[in-house]
Amino acid sequence: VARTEEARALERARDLPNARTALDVDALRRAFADHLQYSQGKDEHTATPLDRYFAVAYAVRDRMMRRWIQTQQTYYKADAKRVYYLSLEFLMGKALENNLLNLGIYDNMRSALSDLGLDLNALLEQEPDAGLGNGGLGRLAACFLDSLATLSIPAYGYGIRYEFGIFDQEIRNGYQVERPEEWLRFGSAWEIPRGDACVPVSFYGRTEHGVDEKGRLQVRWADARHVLGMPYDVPITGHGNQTVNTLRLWRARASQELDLADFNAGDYLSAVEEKDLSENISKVLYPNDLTVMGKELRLQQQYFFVCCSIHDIVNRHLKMHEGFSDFPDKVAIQMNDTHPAIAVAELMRVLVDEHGLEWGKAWEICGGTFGYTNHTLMPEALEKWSVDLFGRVLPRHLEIVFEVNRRFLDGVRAARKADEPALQRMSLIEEGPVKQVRMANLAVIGSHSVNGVAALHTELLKRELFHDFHALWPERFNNKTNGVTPRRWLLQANPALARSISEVIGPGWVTDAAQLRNLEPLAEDAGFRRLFRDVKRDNKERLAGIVRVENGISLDLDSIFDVQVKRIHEYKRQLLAILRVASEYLRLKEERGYDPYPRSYLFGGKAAPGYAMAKWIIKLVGSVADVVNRDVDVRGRIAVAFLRNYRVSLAERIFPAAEVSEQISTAGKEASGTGNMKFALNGALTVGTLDGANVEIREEVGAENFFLFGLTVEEVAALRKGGYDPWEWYRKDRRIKQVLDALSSGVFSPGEPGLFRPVVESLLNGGDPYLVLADFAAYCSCQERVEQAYRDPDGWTRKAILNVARAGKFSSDRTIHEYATEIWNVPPVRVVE
Ligand code: B1H
Ligand code: IMP
Repeated sequence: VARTEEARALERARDLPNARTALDVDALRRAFADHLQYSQGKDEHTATPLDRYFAVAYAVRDRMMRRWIQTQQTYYKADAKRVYYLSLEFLMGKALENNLLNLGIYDNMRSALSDLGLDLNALLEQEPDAGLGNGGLGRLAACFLDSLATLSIPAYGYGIRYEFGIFDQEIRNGYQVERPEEWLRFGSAWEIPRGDACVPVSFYGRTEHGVDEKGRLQVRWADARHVLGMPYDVPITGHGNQTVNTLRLWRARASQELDLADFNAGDYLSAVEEKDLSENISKVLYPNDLTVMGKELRLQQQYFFVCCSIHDIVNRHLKMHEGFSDFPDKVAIQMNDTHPAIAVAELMRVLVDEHGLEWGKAWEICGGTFGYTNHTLMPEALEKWSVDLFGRVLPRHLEIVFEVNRRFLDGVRAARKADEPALQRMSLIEEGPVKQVRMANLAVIGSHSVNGVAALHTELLKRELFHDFHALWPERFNNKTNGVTPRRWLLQANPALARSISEVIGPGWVTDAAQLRNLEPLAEDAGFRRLFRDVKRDNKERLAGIVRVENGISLDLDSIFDVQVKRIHEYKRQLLAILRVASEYLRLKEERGYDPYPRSYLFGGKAAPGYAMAKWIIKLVGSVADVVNRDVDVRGRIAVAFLRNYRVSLAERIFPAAEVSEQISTAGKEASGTGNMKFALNGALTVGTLDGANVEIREEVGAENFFLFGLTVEEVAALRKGGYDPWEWYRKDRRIKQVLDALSSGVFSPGEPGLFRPVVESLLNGGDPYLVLADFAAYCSCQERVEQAYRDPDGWTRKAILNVARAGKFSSDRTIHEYATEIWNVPPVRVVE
């Protein structure tokens, strides 16, 4: 009753004309002025651009709050089934512009500010990127949150509030230098700390097995060390609806009990030191895309955020439900790769040890609740923890893993569904000199759904990595081809193209990307083609401005903007691209009549700090750039630039300006790729292998609008089987020999002749594991086809428009709709004002 009265009184209090919810220009201007004064404590004399950014951000955040609360109440009232997306990474980028667009107040805010003589664009620049992820996997999670909110799905993201996200990449003398990215230095406008909702997390210690008063077996986790998880909530707006979902990020805080114990013992300083150690858990994102490090702190991070999240999920459920019998009907938990796979053991622990459920029942609930998405076949990314380490950090969970494994193996053996070698491969424990817990197997056994992220990837998963599991449970496996949000990657990043599209087909495509198909006829419209080209040129100019400032290079706006941006990895074959550029340069130098179409080659991406070869590739790109850009003989023909610190906000400038998209991984290695989709959506034509989602992009846009080259998965396998010898290619292909010899002799490293020996070595004597040399000739001739096509501007623009028109499948709205209907069984819940 008191609650209801309070609610009514609060309602009345808010019923006044409201300067914090109104969306008109005057209200926004007033909100900005108020926040500058009351939140930032600044006037026109003292306000910095950052203060003004915060004033705008708070004005926008105010306008999300009512909807946020309304959304959460709606979910409770509907007793809705919720989706929980567990991910160690959320690569969010900036939030302000996205929120302005989603709320439909971008134009009004711009007017409100321009009346004050302020430029919204300049203020948007002030916001730091939230870089809580490495690359594709983390950015996918961010696109998914956008789509979940836009599709009105009751969803929560759960992750870690890293104090330091992905490092800031500097280039010094051509070499990558990592610097900590202090994205929280001035605080974040978007997070709300919830100190009242902390969760205790245990580590280490030992288990005690006993019986309770009713004679039931009982397990206690004794002598554990404790840390607190403190939630920070970030509102996630949907586009064009009232939904505001929650991204809940956990921060590790020292537990008070522990401090107190030490304090009482009189050791104040160690108490504070201890606090420091506990808080290390959420200090920094591991920057190793695709390679696991097996570090204790990483396991702590994984368990920390999983424990907090499962606790939260279970609590929310029990608030409205008696017991767990309908848990899987009300809760779907999706594991973004194996990083949260410990959740399977944790939910078992909570159900069995804390809530007294019988093992079999608890296991059934787990299986009904969890889904697992696999993101890679690369062996170095397969997570395994030594039994020793695992058992030390999480003693109870190791027991649970053993028990799950015992029951699983016994069951399969009894049913004679697999032979002994298959059982060994499927076991949760890898035998050997160092016994290891296989997290992927735990994820598969504990889930009702296992999916890959592109059609080819899923086929390879079934055929190779999870062959035995697929034979056992074929119905468990399914594909969910990745997607990207068209709000950020077209509407926001490429406003001029978005406007042109909306003018001819209406704005419906923003939330229904399939409507982009209505653009197809416009490919034949000369007026639209001109418009499309003008937009591309403006976008090229804007990017060229960044390159001029950052790299001191003036790009020719008439040249082809040919772009490869992604994490630096050997399998992605940046080396293939830069070797061809180097080879082009050598050819220009030696062949007087050679007249290629002018091209600007743009590279960007971070190397894992410990990945030596990736760092050599960065240095090589920079060195080729130096030689090429300085040589007057080739001026106007080729330019090369390595763009430092590739990140979400820079990507938003790059995709709209690109004309050629390099997607040239060795077939079978790239699970999906999502950058490839962002390029196509912005009208760049793909030069690509039959790998990951390239296969489906080509199917959608049409083979004639895609530049295919290279060995297929089958040909790669056959070549390796026959014994691939890179030396053969070196000897028989003059261009390969020429470029590798030039590298070895120091043509691209004046003064340091041996500098790139390690690169040449890895290709020739290291076995060229990613078949760079085997695909080199095909890649070169493919690029000749690109050039020919570009010489026909109308033909090229037609292809580019068709790429945009046919990229609708690659909206993450489509992907999320498939997850919601085929894996989660979660219907939308519409929020009304
Ligand atoms: C992808 C990762 C990844 N797959 C381990 N796997 C990591 C693995 O820090 N770690 O330990 C970090 C990242 N990332 C990428 O996922 C794939 O390579 C892409 O092909 C795919 O598009 C993307 C999203 O599915
Ligand atoms: P939580 O994340 O589940 O703890 O809930 C967050 C929000 O949901 C709260 O701040 C409320 O706005 C709403 N909420 C929580 N409990 C109830 C309820 O019992 N009825 C309606 N709304 C609720």
